[in-house]
Amino acid sequence: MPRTRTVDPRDAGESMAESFASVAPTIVGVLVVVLACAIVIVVALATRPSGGLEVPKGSHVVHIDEQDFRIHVRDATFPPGQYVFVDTNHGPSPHELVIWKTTGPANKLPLRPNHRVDEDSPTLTSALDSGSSLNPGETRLLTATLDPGHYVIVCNLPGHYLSGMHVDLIVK
Ligand SMILES: [Cu+2]
Repeated sequence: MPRTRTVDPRDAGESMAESFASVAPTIVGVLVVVLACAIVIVVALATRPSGGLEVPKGSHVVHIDEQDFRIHVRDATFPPGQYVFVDTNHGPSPHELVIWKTTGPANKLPLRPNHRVDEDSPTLTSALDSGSSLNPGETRLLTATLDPGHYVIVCNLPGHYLSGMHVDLIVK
């Protein structure tokens, strides 16, 4: 026996409701996925330390700003301890970051004939080295443990030290 349907003015509305009912689970599913992604992104951003690296517990965080041709650090004196230096190159040239412990002032470091600081000098004890240079706009997190003494922060790319990229630092 064929199925019969009553003709009803609400018929069209009912079929719309039916079709919505059939896609509703899909819409809910998509919304749940979108919401879950949003939560993951928010949590990731909220817990992300600058530079995308972990800052070890108990470390002092110090920002260093480099530019052509200057190094700026917030303070000149710091307590001994573990440090995370958040080094940002504001450009426009690449810059590196080196910290030596040394008794001499930052503007009187031993030089090689090519006017770069003599990194092999026995008067310099390496405390930190960025290794490669930072590109303009790059921020890098660099860790060091500083015991009491006098330190110098330098960019030793060709010509940069003599152009003024050196800072004294006292740890006490
Ligand atoms: Cu430089």
